[in-house]
Amino acid sequence: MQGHKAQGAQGQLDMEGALTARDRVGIQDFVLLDTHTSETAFLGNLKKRFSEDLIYTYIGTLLVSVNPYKELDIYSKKQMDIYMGVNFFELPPHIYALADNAYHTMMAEANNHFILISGESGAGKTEASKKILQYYAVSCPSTTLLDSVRDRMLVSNPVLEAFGNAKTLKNDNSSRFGKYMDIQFDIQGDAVGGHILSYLLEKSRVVHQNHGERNFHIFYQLVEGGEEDLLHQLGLESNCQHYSYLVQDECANVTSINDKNDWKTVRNALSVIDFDESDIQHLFGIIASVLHLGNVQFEADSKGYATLNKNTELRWVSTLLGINVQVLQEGLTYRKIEAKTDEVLSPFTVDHAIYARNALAKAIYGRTFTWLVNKINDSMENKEPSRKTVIGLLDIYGFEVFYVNSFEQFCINYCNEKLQQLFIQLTLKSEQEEYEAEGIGWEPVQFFNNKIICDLVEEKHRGIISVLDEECLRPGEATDFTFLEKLEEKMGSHPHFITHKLSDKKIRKTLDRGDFRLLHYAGEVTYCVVGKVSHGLRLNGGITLLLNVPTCPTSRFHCHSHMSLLTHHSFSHVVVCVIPGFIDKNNDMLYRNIKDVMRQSKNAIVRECFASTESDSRRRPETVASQFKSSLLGLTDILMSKEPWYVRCLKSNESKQPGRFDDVLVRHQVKYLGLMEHLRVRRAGFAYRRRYELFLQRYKPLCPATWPHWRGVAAEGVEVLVQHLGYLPDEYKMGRTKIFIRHPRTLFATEDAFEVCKHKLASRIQAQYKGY
Ligand code: AOV
Ligand code: MG
Repeated sequence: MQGHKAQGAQGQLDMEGALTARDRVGIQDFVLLDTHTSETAFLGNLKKRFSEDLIYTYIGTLLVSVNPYKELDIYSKKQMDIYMGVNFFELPPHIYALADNAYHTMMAEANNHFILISGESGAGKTEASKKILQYYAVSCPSTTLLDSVRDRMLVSNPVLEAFGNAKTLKNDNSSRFGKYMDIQFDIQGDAVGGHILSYLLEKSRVVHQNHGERNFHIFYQLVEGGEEDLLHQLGLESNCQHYSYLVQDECANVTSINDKNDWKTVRNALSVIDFDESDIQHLFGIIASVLHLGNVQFEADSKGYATLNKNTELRWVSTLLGINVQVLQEGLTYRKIEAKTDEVLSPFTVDHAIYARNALAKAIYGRTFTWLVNKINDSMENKEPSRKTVIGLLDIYGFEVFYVNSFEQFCINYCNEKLQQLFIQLTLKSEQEEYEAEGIGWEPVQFFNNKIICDLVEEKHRGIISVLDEECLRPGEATDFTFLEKLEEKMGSHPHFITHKLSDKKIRKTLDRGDFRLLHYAGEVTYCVVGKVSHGLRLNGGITLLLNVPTCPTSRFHCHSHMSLLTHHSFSHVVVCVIPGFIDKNNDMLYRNIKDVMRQSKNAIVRECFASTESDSRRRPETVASQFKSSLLGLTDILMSKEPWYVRCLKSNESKQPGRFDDVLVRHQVKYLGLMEHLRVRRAGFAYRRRYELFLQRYKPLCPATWPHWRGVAAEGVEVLVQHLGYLPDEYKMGRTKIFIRHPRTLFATEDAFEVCKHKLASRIQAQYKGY
């Protein structure tokens, strides 16, 4: 009643506000877009708002965000205060409103929530997740003790970004790992702790970057920003050009990135997160050792086996990691093979030594990253065993398509398929199924279900990952090419799978023999399956001519034929880099003897990272793709057990420019993200539903007939209650087990009325309502 009047007034205000401001700023909730539910009207509204710097728009409670590529003055403490505790639709759409709504729902219902932030690479997911975290850190109740936990949560971001983000062609600060962070709240609503789960770091970047991209930020930060003494201690030059892992594409300096300043931030953050000085020294030692390792070069001896041409760099690695230099050298140039009674040392060729060196650099970095996440988790741990609820934030690498796409893009895009599938499950599919189950009259909304692509990738025994794993079980026989042949055999007729062999003449022109193409929900991606060795031919004038030779260094399809072809020429020949293919990347092999070497390290972090018993185990370790698949299944379970909120981020243009709204690009994203379908379901459907018993239990004080006890059936009690509250027939529907409420504002009005009523109730009655 009182609440309902308030709702009515607000509804009117919304309508009037919308009508007068519409021409200028568009509609702030697509659900209110009158009769125009076409894609064109949708885009027109987004564009209009974007041109006014209004980057946020709702579809019901889902937030659409368009990347402005410029700083907007909407994230101040003042703005946070404005959104705090205010009902969702009373203020212009904002990421803070969504964060606040999730928080208050969590507090009211005492259950767990998560915010799924999705969109393609560069769309603004990481920025959105940071804004949400900042909102919780700043706006939740506080005590001095909790301040330190909160500080750690906040500064964990720059540290993880330094180690896990890098410049790609799509984004100057692209997340190269997936991150799920639980923010834990106690019963008073204080943010008391945090926990991060990280997903598959793109380790290959440590040793190789595509044209126009960089290695992980931390390397440049250390080299550019590190203090003179520190660099001296680590044997580093303060010049990125000196390190082959950093300048493969001469892209060390990026105008949008200030490595020197970022270094200071990270350095300071490490102290806040409770790292002691020895941890910090060891951590920097590791970063530096990877850079030195990248400069270790091999040359062929008279028998064609790898030797080190100078070992200054190796000495630095040995010093920084506290490992005997001879032992290290042997580990990089020989492989220990166990014969029946003995162990035999098998020497590497130059290619193979480079492969082993890179594998070591990736392993050291990858394991250190995991160590870092664990360490951050320790420092954010909530030490109080009190009752907690959580809001999970999911910020994962977005869908990406490059000129050359490899195993990493395959994993990243598979992950995005899974998240899209989850979104479909939770919104389009289960929503419609629920209406049916509850007997609510419903006109089904059609949508593209990407389950078919998820199955193609992950199905047991039949999916691409299974075929890849099977091939990985045939060392010495399987190659990237045999993997591709198997795929062609098994997937041949699948509508979302294409290869050179299986396609028609026109498509064939766009594919190489070592490629397969997947028709993803977000577009086509061609994956290059085969590894490559880039050979340089140094001509007389010092010019280097690059040749990419398909190869698979650990398999029988070695590039010896090409090597001999090259050595017949009078040019001096240098191997520039070895890029593994799908089989090698999926195996991610590190020879046992080099692992044993690492376990002798005097660097405490390295020793800890390699200390596991795995090198003793005879069991074959799980492949990278299988591990990733299991971790995504685990993530889906985590998310499915919580209440969802969605932020869908859209990229405004490909050139990262402020003020540019590329219609074609945005339209494409609106399409594949299923926003129109979501809108249709929202418009025709109900924003809120609740089981009769729970609804009645919470709101029964609002009606004399239901308060303090309703003796009849819960559904009838709810009917009496909502009649009393003055709900109009169009505003709600009674299902078999639940009440369905069309607009959130109806519920907000009821909630407001409940708040007023609660304060009037005696404290003993209030206690009864704790947790509802
Ligand atoms: P992503 O997380 O979605 O890409 P980011 O959140 O890193 O994308 O955003 C990319 C860049 O866009 C940022 O570095 C900012 O320059 C700009 N940007 C994004 N959101 C905003 C905003 N709200 N206000 C101002 N600038 C913004 V990836 O991690 O590559 O999938 O993998
Ligand atoms: Mg990101």
